[in-house]
Amino acid sequence: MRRPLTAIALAVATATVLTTSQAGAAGVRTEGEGWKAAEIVGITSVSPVRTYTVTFRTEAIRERYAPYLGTAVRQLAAVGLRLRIGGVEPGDPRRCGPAYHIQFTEMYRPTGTPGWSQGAPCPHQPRGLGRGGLVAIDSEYFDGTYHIEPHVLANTVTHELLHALGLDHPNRDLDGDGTAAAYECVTTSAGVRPLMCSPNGGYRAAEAGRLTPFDLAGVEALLANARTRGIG
Ligand SMILES: [Ca+2]
Ligand SMILES: [Zn+2]
Repeated sequence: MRRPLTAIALAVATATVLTTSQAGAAGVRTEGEGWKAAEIVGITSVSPVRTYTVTFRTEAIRERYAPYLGTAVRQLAAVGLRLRIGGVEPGDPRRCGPAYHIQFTEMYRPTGTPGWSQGAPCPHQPRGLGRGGLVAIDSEYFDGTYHIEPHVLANTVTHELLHALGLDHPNRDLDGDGTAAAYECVTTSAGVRPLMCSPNGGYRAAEAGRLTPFDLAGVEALLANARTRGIG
């Protein structure tokens, strides 16, 4: 789930120009099997040397969401992305925070759609290098007005984190009907969709919240793009 933040969406009109120049950069990959970079908002890499820090708007939000992120942190470290869980940091959920911070907050229907959460990278960074972003989880999951299965919640929290890092939805028109529909994503032989599939994907039950091999390949590609372009 599911879309760029509103302010970020407004910037999409200018993204086309950036996309053209970035696609021309030798060796930069912006999509692959089950993953896609957030190229529409100008992000094609993540830093292989800087440390990204997840912060939370309040202590209650930290206590609620930090436990969901431990597995992702370990998986990301294993492929060379430095991400740490930080503390409480006040902020405006409509503006990007300090460099290399990913700010978590909770909002009522951040996209306007019941049950949808939102995550986005700070758009249009120099040379396409992601410098963190914003995540707003829908407060309806916790106020009793929107039922969300525990595994979907776990997957949603990680999904939004990966949006903020710079991954987009990898949905594709696999059946050739002209539309990349909801849930229309490649799957593993076991039937697992990418965590980044829209509106959600990933594992069920105990492995919920884990990145799938598709998502990890996407993060590795974003890291490789930074190295290819000599940026960090
Ligand atoms: Ca289709
Ligand atoms: Zn999404």
